[in-house]
Amino acid sequence: MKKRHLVYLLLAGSLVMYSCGGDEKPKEDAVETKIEGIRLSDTEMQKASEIYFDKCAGCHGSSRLGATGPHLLPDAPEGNAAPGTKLLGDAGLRAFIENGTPAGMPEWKGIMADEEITLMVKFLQVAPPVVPPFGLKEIKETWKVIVPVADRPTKPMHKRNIDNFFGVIMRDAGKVAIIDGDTKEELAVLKTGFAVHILRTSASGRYIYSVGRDGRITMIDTYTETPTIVAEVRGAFDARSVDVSKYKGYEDKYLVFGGYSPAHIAIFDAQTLEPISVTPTAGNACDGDKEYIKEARVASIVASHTDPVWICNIKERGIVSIVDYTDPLNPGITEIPTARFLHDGGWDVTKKYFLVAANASNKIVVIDVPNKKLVTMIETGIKPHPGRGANIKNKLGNLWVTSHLGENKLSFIKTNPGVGQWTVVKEIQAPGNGGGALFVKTHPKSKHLWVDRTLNPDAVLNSVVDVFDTETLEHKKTITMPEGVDGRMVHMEYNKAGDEVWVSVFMGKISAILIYNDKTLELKQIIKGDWVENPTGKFNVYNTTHDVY
Ligand code: DHE
Repeated sequence: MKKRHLVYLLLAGSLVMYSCGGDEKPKEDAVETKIEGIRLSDTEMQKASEIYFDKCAGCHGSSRLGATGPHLLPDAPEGNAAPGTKLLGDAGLRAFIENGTPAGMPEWKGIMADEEITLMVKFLQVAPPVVPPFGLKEIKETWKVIVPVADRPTKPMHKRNIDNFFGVIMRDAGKVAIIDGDTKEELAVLKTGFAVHILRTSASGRYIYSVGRDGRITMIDTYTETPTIVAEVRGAFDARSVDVSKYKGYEDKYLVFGGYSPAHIAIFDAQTLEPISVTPTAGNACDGDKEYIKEARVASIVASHTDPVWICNIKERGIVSIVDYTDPLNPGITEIPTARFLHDGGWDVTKKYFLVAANASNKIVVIDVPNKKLVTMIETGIKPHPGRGANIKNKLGNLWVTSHLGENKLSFIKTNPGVGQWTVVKEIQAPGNGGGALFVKTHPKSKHLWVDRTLNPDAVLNSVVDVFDTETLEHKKTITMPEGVDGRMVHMEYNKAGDEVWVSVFMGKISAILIYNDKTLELKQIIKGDWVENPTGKFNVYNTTHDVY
């Protein structure tokens, strides 16, 4: 029998098995993967790949080469301090998966079923599946215009206030709900693909784009009577970020997409999602020519308001790429070496400086976007995780805030010129021990700063959010989970007026969206029902379009 390699990939939301290098079609359960006594049937391999993509690839890399988390290869790559998974063996791997680590890996016991953990223990000791090419040609084959531009309305077909619409991700259902923020009515629940990660809005606010862990981009039109999907395309097998061109004259013209696997930057027509160009992101790491990184995933992306550029953060390389989209076929890319591993970030209040977490270096990197240069790198704490951060103003100056995954700390970086600019001028803690915070949020009209503790291992702490006074930076209230819902609290988003905060409840038995009055900090409304399934990110159209945070 000829040797063949099995490749398992997420396609259109489901796992598909490829067979390369052989002449036989794979048959369900016909072949066993056997490495040093560990056997996985085709079905097991498929199931394990699915779990891996869903729960592990984000930190350990699509090809298990490691990123924020260590590599998960059977034998350690040369020079890599982390042991091979074969050396850890069944007991070692099980202990890590079940209990997590102080470095920030969550405990999966209770989230993954016992048989799933057993399967992952086996899967991690065999060689990872190979990722086949997925370039412009393959992307084009997935492109679908559902409603051509000529058939779309030229003005809204309803009298609702689109600026205050919320797009809400229903992660595990692979859906996005569009909710009218004024009336709290659910306007549409749209099938957008496997585990949508973030939403971004077009420069005009008309379109909402989603990107999922299956690399699928879905374009939603809010002008139609009820929000409708008008185009979709797959940019990679796995992805986390997307944004649009926002510079004057380029509004709603181009869309940029960051691939995790394959790792590339792809540019699309923002009206139709027709693919325009693909630029691989592999290259040398930020510390010179010491290491060539093939799986250089694209983490956060943000569109500049002052220049025709996107900022794309190349995670494993620690490179901030400033992508000029005036010639989208041949985008001009300025690479700025910074620190590893770049993850999430947002604008300072002037929208001239972009601040991004280099989470493996415990730093926040500051980029001067109009001048395309590194300003500084600021040590803040263990694994900064700001989301897009939060901009507040008080007697200390204009401050941009980050929370931390690895410790209980909120760091306030002064962003305005003068003594202390680009330094941490204040650090505070939330009640209770440990980190696990994922997001902070405020609004220019609010006097409050909100922070979650979603990944804290303590069930009490991961089900609350804390609110601080932006003037005094004193803790004001711990908001606990109301009765009738169950899970962890995650991600806050303000309405357009800045007087309401929406929080998701996910990873529990009863999902919900909680709406709080930002002045009184009292619960106003709970949105729940069959259609509310593990909600994660919520994106207000106005705030997302204008980067209000
Ligand atoms: Fe996220 C933002 C990647 C886990 C919810 N997440 C981001 C961004 C990146 C990223 C690169 C920044 C996008 C941008 O601004 O352009 N996230 C990853 C991972 O690689 C990781 C660690 C593991 C994974 O496999 O995905 C991961 N993220 C999570 C979660 O577990 C969360 C809580 C729920 C989920 O979706 O599984 C989660 N991430 C979010 C949300 C945002 C986000 C809601 C957008 C925040 C915002 O306000 O912009």
